[in-house]
Amino acid sequence: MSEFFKNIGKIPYEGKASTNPLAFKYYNPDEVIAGKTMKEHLKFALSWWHTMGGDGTDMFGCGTTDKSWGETDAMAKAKAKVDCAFEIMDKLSIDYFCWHDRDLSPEFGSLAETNEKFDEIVAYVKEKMAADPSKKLLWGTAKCFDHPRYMHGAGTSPSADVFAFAAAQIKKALEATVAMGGQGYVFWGGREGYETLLNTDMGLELDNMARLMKLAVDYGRSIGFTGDFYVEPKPKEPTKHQYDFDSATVIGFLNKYGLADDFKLNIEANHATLAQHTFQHELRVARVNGMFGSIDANQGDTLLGWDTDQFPTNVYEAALCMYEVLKAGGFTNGGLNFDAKTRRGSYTMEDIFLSYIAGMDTFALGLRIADKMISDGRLDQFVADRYASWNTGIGADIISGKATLADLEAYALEKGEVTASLTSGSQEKLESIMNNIMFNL
Ligand code: XLS
Ligand code: CA
Ligand code: CA
Repeated sequence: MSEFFKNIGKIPYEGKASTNPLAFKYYNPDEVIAGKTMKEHLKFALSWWHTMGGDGTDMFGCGTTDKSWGETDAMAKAKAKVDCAFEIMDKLSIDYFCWHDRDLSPEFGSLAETNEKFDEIVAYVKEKMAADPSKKLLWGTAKCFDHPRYMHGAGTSPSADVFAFAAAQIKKALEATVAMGGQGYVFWGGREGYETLLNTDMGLELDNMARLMKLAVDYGRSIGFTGDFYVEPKPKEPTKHQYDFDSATVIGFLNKYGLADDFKLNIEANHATLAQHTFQHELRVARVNGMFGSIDANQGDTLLGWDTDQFPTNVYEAALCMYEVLKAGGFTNGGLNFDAKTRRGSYTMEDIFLSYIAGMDTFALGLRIADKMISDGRLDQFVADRYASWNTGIGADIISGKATLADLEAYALEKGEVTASLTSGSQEKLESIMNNIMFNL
């Protein structure tokens, strides 16, 4: 196989003084931080759809870059994508990848033919993985939102036939995930929602969405899938209202339908902001509910109300994200998938590498800062002190369940007014400590 990106070699770590754009300044894969290498902490993944397929097409214009990888035949192109993806991962020291079934190979005339061609590409990916065992599948998923048959949703379609087609697609995608040794399988419900309640049976749609997930869990476990199923929350786009609105909504759904033991969340930064939350909020909700799983690392634009899927370059956000990841005990089956695309104007092949370097260095900085936030201790100590009234006295009695409502009334009457345990929230002081930690690296 010939080298595709001949002008770009393996990206080295050169440290923060380097001005070489094709070098890492902060991501040093084998450097140990808090007991693990940066590579083990960060588990970066390449997204097949954006990197191998996204050509810059938007609602106002055609593609600006050629992602045919020098081929015209659909299967030759699918194989070239595999070759190029492995070259990109190798040169960027990225160990994981993520795909939708149709990113690997497209739909053909019938489902049987589509499956046959898909199997051929899956076998080809497996060959490449056997040749380089450092490359692993982070998660797979089925693209149940692209084809016109999914216009009203997949699991939530009013048509039982469409549900059956989605189930067939998911079955095959699960088989491919298992075949590649993947430790994650994602449900992202882009069209699982509604445009108007005038034509929608919401109760049935939610029950059916859970039915499809349960069928997937039962089948996945029966063929040896031991990893995590994920739901990826997103409040809207392409559908006006999506059922998987945000972390809290999804956790309620998973608990209601008895799916919480098999599922965790895959949290995307840009989806968090679309739901009017911070990225950290979504991660914290997942963490405190024991549902933190994986991350789609990207960022939106504060001035735009849609999913721009930009490569993450906001160090502050990355630091708060990595703080949550460290506090969750790090990734197990999950990782950091760059669900991100180069801007339409960043159309050169070199831009792919420059964008990944920017994203990886941003999260490397995020990890370094998060580790310092914890070892510095001032922020955590402040929170511990702020809640100290729960450790003794009336607070401890409430937590242990000893205090009744009448006891609390008697306590309040005797005290007359709240005094000692009410202290300043000190937000500005804490933000200033955060700046101090960030700029003292
Ligand atoms: C789209 C989603 C999608 C999922 C996988 O907004 O981010 O790409 O990550 O289906
Ligand atoms: Ca995503
Ligand atoms: Ca997105």
